[in-house]
Amino acid sequence: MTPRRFPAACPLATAFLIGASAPAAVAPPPTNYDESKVSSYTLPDPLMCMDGTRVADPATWRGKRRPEILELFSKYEYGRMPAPPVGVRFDPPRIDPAALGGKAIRKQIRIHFFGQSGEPSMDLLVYIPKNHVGPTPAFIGLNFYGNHSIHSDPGIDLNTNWMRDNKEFGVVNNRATETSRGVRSSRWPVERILARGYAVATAYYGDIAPDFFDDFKSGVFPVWQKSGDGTRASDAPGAITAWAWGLSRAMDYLQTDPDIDAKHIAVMGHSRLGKTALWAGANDERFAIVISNDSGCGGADLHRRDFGEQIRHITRAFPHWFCPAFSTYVDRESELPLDQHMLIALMAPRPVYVASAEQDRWADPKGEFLAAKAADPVYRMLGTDGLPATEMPAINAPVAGTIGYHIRDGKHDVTDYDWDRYMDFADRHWHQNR
Ligand code: GTR
Repeated sequence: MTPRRFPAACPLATAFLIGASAPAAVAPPPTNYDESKVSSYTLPDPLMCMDGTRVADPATWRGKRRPEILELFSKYEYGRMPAPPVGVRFDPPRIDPAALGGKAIRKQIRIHFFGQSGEPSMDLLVYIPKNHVGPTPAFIGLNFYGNHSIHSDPGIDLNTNWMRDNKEFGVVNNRATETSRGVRSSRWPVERILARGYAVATAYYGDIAPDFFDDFKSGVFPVWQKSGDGTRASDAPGAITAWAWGLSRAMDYLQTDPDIDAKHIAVMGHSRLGKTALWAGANDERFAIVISNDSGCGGADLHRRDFGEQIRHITRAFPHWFCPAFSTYVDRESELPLDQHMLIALMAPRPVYVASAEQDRWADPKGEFLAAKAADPVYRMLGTDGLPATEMPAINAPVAGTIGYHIRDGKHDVTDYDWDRYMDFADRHWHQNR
């Protein structure tokens, strides 16, 4: 088992440190991979209000504690979620009714976030099973290397926005090339998803905000800041908030698409985009299922468990992901009035799935399981079965109630195994409603 390390075995972090105005790389912060060195901690009780009131009924959760927790994450971790834009506009979908050798309807839709053509926009790619009957349930997730990277389908528009250089993926001078087509198809088994009766929708996260620190000068940030005085408040939104906001704009479109069953849309994300999926699901309850794949620190992993990546690593490598207040909690995790089990609880009572990978020790699989488990009392109080596991399950032995969890063998990645479990989970929760 080779743990990912900071920063050497963490190429994206390294790329960031070289490519942008980060503090000079001195000695990396220490990383603990020794279970016996994890000190004991007490998690905040998700069912105890700030004023000491115990949450014993759904109304108090809904009216008091849930908004309180959402506020805590807005204030101390991700920053405040901007309101939906007033003038969001969708270009008419460009449709191929016989894509993928006749297996799918392919739609490409440009979403103008603020209605204006000169301002940032996002290109949504949607595949719908060709022989679907009525509106189709769907999975949506952002991608790291452009829509063209998820499949070799030559009909997918090549993304022209800034992209992290990657020789292997044909990204040269921060732009995708024809060689970039399909380079990430192993993470997006489109035909497999379509064959199970689901549509799949995706957009490039860099269309919303670039994944490097440029002092919030690009993507949606300049538009959001238009009315401000240029200073960054302690709860100003970071990139994870921007990407999550973008997912909601994709949802705005999907609600208008007659081929999509917008009441059955699962949001899925891997790694930093798994953090994003959780934050999107917390803010936008239109996402009926929320799936975190290997999301780690700032995602499903507990901050208070000092194992793998911690706030001291993440806020240094990726200062643009969070709100400014978050970095004040470096090595003060126990003083945070929140922890990530409370983020998972914000999905309740909607089904939520947390997945880990055995070799992904940087993301702390055990911390991800324990967070899912610690969200269970909220799910149970709301009348669902929560996570039916007392111990962390064995490798490749998924457990699923309204909270699902698995740890699969292998490394930090998205595999067919992961997708199959997510589709099983969606089948289980949705079949009687479809
Ligand atoms: C790492 C980062 C993780 C995770 C990962 C990814 O460098 O430390 O928190 O988000 O990147 O997104 O691939």
